[in-house]
Amino acid sequence: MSFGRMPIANAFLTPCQFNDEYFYDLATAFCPACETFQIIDQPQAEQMFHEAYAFFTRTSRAMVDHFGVYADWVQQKFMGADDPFVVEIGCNDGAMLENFAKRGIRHLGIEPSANVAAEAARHGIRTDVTFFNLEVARRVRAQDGPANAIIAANVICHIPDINEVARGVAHLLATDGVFIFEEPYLGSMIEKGSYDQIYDEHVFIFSAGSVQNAFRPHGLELIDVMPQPTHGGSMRYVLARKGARRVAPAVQQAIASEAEQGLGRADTYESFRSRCERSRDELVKLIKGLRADGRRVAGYGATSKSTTVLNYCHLGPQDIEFISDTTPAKQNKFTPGTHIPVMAYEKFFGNYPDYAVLFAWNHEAEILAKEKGYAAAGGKWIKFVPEVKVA
Ligand code: DWN
Repeated sequence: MSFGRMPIANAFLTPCQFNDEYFYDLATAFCPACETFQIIDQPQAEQMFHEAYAFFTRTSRAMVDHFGVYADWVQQKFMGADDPFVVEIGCNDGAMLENFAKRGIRHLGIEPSANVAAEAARHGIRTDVTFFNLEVARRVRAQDGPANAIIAANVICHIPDINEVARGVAHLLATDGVFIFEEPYLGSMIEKGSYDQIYDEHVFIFSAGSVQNAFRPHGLELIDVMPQPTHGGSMRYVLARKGARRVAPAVQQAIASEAEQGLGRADTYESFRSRCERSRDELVKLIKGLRADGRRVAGYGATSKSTTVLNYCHLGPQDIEFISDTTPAKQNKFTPGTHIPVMAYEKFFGNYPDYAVLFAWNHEAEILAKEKGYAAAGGKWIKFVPEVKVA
């Protein structure tokens, strides 16, 4: 399935960069042998993760809280060793590791984007600005010893060479250590039709089956899975060295439920494709219709996901006047490919549009709780996951 010509999802730009934008074909494939769902053409990692990476984890209060709970659970369950050591792959601005650091736990954040790593360092996190691979794992182990827990959130699916990740983890992990990561879940994406999870950074959309198949050849066993409500439906995967820990019944249950959902069948993806096309056509019709009636339409949250939606739907500034976002690194710039202005939140608050497209739909509870005034003033939300509707 192709979503067409696509720019780098987080490459918010200034007008003088409009003519130099990089595009690639955003297309996906599914392998029935290893059950991996992935994008085919993959822009170079350095084009996405660098000193001006635009996404900061701390922009969502709910996510910061979620990572506090995640970190507490890791500590209570897996950090019983004397002087334990935790490594986070892709620590971003340190919202997760901060929970370990403030308790004096030995930690290291491996983060390739220098600007977000600097923010983590500002919060007292020890960081190494680099991409994770076997060589880095060797260096860390030689320096700090084996890791009792290697953790990640919304990161492992960003790394194209999954075998290199597995090699690095297998090298760095203590004998009874655990590798825990969570990501948007393939089953949720298929169920909700949330095609906007597909963009350059998300090389894979994992399932329990595909994670099991990817890590097994490296001696790592999937020992538990836990559904998470974040990002519209995520899955937390827990892995350990083969035979080192008991495998929870949830693993087989997830594999069985994935088979029941048809995640291994081609026709599931044919239906998904039709659903994406229908969603696109309905969203375009709705927004163009409102604009033809003279209504003002803006966007809420200049997400990575919105780059897929806007470019796939060919929606531009004539359709969406501006997108409000709280991230300073995105403000006063323009959306990748479609060149819609991204404005500070004050622009939304001070000048409510008639309709606002909820691009950050995964933060709906947090956003709607603080935007009661918008609805009270007659503003309407446009949602597109799981169905296009006005609310
Ligand atoms: O995996 C990834 C996830 C975790 O984060 C990365 N590949 C990049 C990023 O994806 P995203 O940009 O789709 O994530 P979010 O969390 O849906 O982005 C929300 C955006 O909305 C941010 O730019 C902040 C903004 N926002 C806002 O303006 N007001 C968010 C909230 C909660 C708000 O109230």
